[in-house]
Formats: sequence, C-alpha cells, structure tokens
Amino acid sequence: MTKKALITGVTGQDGAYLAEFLLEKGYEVHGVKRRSSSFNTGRIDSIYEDPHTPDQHMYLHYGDLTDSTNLVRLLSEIRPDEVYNLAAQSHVAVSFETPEYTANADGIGTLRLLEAMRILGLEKTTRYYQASTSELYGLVQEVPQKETTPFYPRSPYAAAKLYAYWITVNYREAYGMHASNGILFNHESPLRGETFVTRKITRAAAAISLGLQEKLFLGNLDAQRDWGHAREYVRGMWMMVQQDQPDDYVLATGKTTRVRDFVTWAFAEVGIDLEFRGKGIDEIAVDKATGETLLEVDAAYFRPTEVELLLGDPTKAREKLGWQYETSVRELAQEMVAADLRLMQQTPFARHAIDEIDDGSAASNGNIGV
Ligand code: NDP
Ligand code: GDR
Repeated sequence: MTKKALITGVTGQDGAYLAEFLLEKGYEVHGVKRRSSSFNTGRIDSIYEDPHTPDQHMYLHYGDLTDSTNLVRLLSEIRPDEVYNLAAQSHVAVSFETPEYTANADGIGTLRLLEAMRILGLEKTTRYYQASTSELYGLVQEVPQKETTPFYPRSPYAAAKLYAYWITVNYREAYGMHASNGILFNHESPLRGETFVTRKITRAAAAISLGLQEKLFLGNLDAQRDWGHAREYVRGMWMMVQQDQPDDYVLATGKTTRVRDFVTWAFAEVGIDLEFRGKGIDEIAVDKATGETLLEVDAAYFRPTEVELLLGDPTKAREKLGWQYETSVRELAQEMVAADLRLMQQTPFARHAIDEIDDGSAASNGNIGV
C-alpha cells in the first residue's frame, strides 16, 4: 500500500526537501500551500506534478494553519498516514513585529492540526511530526543542549513553539497519539529563505564578488549557531515518525560557529579575504586586498532579546534513530555560495533587487525589507 503524507509548510525550505525525500521513498505526498499574490512554489517547482499527470504522486492544496475548517476538510479528504507540521512564521526577528500572528500560526495552529486529527478519529492511525526548535533553549541553561535541557524561550516565536512542543507531548500522552517533536538546531541549504543570516551572507558574498552589491549590513556577529544541512535533517524527521514509539529528539551537529566566522568563510569562497575591525555596533569588515569596507554592523538587526549560543547534543538521535549529519558548516557555506553565484550569473539581477533583500527586523526603523 502506498503511504500518504501530508506536509504543512511544503513551500518552505524543509517542506521542499521533505517532499522530495518522501516521493523518492514512494509516498503519495500532499502539501499545504498558502494563497499568495505571487508564485510561492519556487522551491518545489522541480517536483510539482500537474493535476493532469497520469499516476500523480504529488498534490498541492490551499490551506492555512489559522483556518480550522480548512484543516479538518483536508485531513478528512486525504486521511494521511503521516502528518509533518512544518508550517510556521519561522523568522525570529519578525516574530517581535508580528507576535500575535506568530502565536496564532505557530502555537494555536499546531493545536488546530492535532485537534482536527482527533475530531476525525485519526489519532490512533495517523502519525504526527512537530517541527520544534533549538530556539526553545533560548537563554543558556546548559551546554551542549539536549532533550532534557530546560527551555527558556527568548522571542514570541520561541514562546509560540514552546506551546506547540508541549501540546504535542500532551496529545501523545492524553490520546495515545504517535506524535513526536524534532528539536532541530539551525539547518540551512541553497533553499534557505533569503533573510536568514546564512543565506543573507552567501547571497551578499556572491553579489559583492559580481559587483552587484556594495555592502552587507548585519546585526549580532557574536551569536553562535549549530548549523547543519536541511537535506540531512528532513531524513531525521522521517526516521522519528518510523519508530515504534513516539518520542522527542534533538538533531544537531554538535559544533557551533559564530556568525562572524561564517561571514569569513563565505567571502573566502569568492576570493575575498576579510579583516574585522572595531567592536560591537562599530564593527566593520574590510577587504584586505583593497581596504574597501564590505560589511557594517547595523543596530536594526539586533533583537530585543537574543539567543547567544546554541550547541546541540545529537547523541539520542544517533543511538536510537541511527541518524547522523554528514555536511560540515564549512561545506555548507561552500555549497550555498556556489549556488548563489550560479543563480546570480544565470539571472541578471537589477541592482536594487539585491539592495532590497533585507531582514524584516529593519521594519522598525521604517526600512521595510522582504
Ligand atoms: P520556512 O520559513 O522556509 O517555511 C515555512 C513554511 O510555512 C512556508 O511554506 C510558509 O508558506 C508556511 N507557512 C507560514 N505560515 C503559515 C500559515 N499560517 N499556514 C500555512 N502555512 C504557513 O521554514 P523552514 O522550512 O526553515 O522550517 C520549517 C519548520 O521548522 C518551521 O516550523 C520552523 O519554525 C521549524 N524550524 C526550522 C529550523 C531551521 O533551521 N530551518 C530549525 C528548527 C525548527 P510561504 O512559503 O507561503 O511563506
Ligand atoms: P535563528 O536564525 O534566529 O537562529 O532562527 P537567523 O539566521 O535569523 O539568525 C541566526 C543568528 O544570526 C544573527 N544575525 C542575524 N540574523 C538575521 N536573520 N539577519 C541579520 O542581519 C543578522 N545579523 C546577525 C541573529 O541575531 C541570530 O543570532 C532560525 C529559524 O530557522 C527558526 O525558525 C529556527 O527555529 C531556528 O533557526 C533554529
């Protein structure tokens, strides 16, 4: 029997990788996409199948985690074997600008989906994966962070995801659902959203090297993140769902890197050797060869409360699931810069298009980014 999977957030980075992974495993994949005034399916164009395709395996449905009626109808029509809840307003800085919406989509949205499964009597037959996050650890309580480390959320996003984490545990315990939380540390790829820091950096390195951008503006260069590759993390999601018993697992690489070092590596990929000068808000980075300032720190990108250090311990996932990461952060930076260079060389970019790629957090300064 062909297994059916429902993926919310299928148009996002992880949704695209997961859909591809499940199609390769022979699943019938149903993805929920939001209505948008412009195309939002770019990441899944390569796996999308037209509804007229004979023997179709990939289906897209309009939907939204803020609409219970929609979720109930989709679940009752599809009756999936596995549900992967990846949909979220996933930008931490933007969650300070849109806290209520973030709570609604990321927190209550999770409840809506779980409750829709229960209403339809799917709680004993359909397995559920919740996209939980290392942001739950927030203010450092323990290093490295593992499944038993206490949570201390530091943003509206993390607080919403805290609710989603616990409601998933509660539905597992209350109704015997096969519901698991993947506590995933940062994972990136060439499909990463353009306003997350790694992609913002790799795009800038590519654009600056091609003469399409003058400068990169960033916030906290001292933040440390445990960065892995998204393709490997979606495999871990699937592995959790295949276990006999549901449980919660950390996926991480066990290595942490400062934003500043990721910048150095990304620019080295395009042959630019950077030197950092100054401190805090006055820090800049100059091209050692030309003396030109290519990076400035901009206060607009600092968050009201920051998560300074994330470093995960993936021992449980390795021992129980057999999950392992393969790509180092340096290789990740290489792959992302190479992909951005290719993209920009193929598509002649209007200069303003690049300058306007900005982080939503700058909105508070009247500088509305993407
Ligand atoms: P993205 O931001 O790339 O994708 C988010 C997806 O959710 C998009 O498809 C988006 O649609 C969709 N979405 C947003 N709001 C709603 C809504 N109200 N209803 C339905 N769909 C919605 O995130 P990632 O792929 O990087 O992350 C996937 C999940 O994993 C998220 O829940 C994120 O919070 C979580 N996570 C991510 C980590 C990471 O490092 N990437 C680490 C830990 C957790 P659209 O394309 O239309 O915007
Ligand atoms: P994060 O990712 O907040 O960890 O959430 P992001 O890439 O946005 O930030 C990482 C760190 O870099 C610092 N930073 C900047 N960040 C952005 N976006 N833009 C900047 O200009 C900039 N300058 C410095 C940030 O302050 C932060 O410390 C991601 C998301 O995918 C979440 O959905 C997910 O849950 C977590 O990872 C794990």
